[in-house]
Amino acid sequence: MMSDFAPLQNDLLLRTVRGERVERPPIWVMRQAGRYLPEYHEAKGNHDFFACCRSPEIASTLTLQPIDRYDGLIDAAIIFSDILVIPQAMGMTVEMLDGKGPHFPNPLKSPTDGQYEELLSRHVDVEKELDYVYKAITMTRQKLKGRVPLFGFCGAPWTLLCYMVEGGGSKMFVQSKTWVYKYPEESMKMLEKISILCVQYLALQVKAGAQIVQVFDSWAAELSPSASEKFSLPYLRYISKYLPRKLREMGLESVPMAVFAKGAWYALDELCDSGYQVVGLDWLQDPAQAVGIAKGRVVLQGNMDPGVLYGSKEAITADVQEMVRGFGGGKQGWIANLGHGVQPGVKPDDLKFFFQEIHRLAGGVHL
Ligand code: 1CP
Repeated sequence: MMSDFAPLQNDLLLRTVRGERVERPPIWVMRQAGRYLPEYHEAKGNHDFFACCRSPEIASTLTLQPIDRYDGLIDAAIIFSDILVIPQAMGMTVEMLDGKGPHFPNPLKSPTDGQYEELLSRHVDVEKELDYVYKAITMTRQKLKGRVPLFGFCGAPWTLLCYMVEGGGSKMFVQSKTWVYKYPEESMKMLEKISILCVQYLALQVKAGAQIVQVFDSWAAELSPSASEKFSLPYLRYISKYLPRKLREMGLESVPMAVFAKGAWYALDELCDSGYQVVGLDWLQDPAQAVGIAKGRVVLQGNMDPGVLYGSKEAITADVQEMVRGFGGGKQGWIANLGHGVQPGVKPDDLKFFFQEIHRLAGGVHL
């Protein structure tokens, strides 16, 4: 039960999300558990990636690794899992190829290939199919002992549809474009189905112990502003509208919601009115301009180019300084983060330096 968890000791991120003035900006980074950490490779060993996600013991260990390594420097954990567990729950096979990323041996080809109707009509028991995620969340909350809040997450419907039709990552998005421009109605039906599953999935993550949730629309930049109004934004809004209702139905309190629509700088104004309390930015967006557009409607999150971490300490300091200034000093309305996930090959100590510089330059304790 949620009430059995230890009380939260570091509520900086949740206070910031509520719009309060804070002593310094809260910090975490996307993909903070993962391949750049030697302890990740050690704990993962020869286990398959999805086997790690399915083991609450391993997933919770991996989630805590950055919290332990950067103890006192970061203010949130994010459950170790992947956005592609939803297509898996829907019945699709997804493998993780070492060094290559996700692979669907049998992607969705066309609305007439049989799989489409099957996926649309099949009842998905999100509670049973993704039981291992909820168990991992509950175990992680127990292991965290209230040190920092825990994020749950899911992929946005548009991004998940891209993976389901492309069969993996993509550069040209040929299949995704074929679907939305040749079969718009059928695409929308699938997006709706995915949205419903996302709401159920996030609600069950909250029930298991997630204290805030984030929706990742990693491929938002593939859509034009008008296409985004058809194929991405309506489904992001659906999730933010129905998750609180679903939680109420389940007798649970609402949690804050964050959306990260990578590359959707053109839609920032709409995203600020899309029902999320936090809007994540990538590094293509100028912080001061984003603050000007948001006008206090949401808390902004981001946004240093993760690639700066390959650079010199001077480069990191300069970018942090610029970012802190752009977000108005960091005492209100900002969660410090990178503009996308931390990349393999980044030295863990360089990421530590990034965290320390935010503490130093945005008003925290001098470390
Ligand atoms: O620390 C964390 O952030 C925890 C876990 C996490 C999250 C939030 C992982 C672990 N994946 C994700 C989300 C995710 N997965 C996204 C959204 C965020 C983003 O845009 O980066 C996406 C697009 C995926 C899909 C995915 N899974 C990719 C991208 C491939 C592509 O198309 O470019 C990859 C490489 C994965 C595998 C994966 N997921 C997570 C890890 C640690 C790994 C690497 C696995 C390994 O090789 O060991």
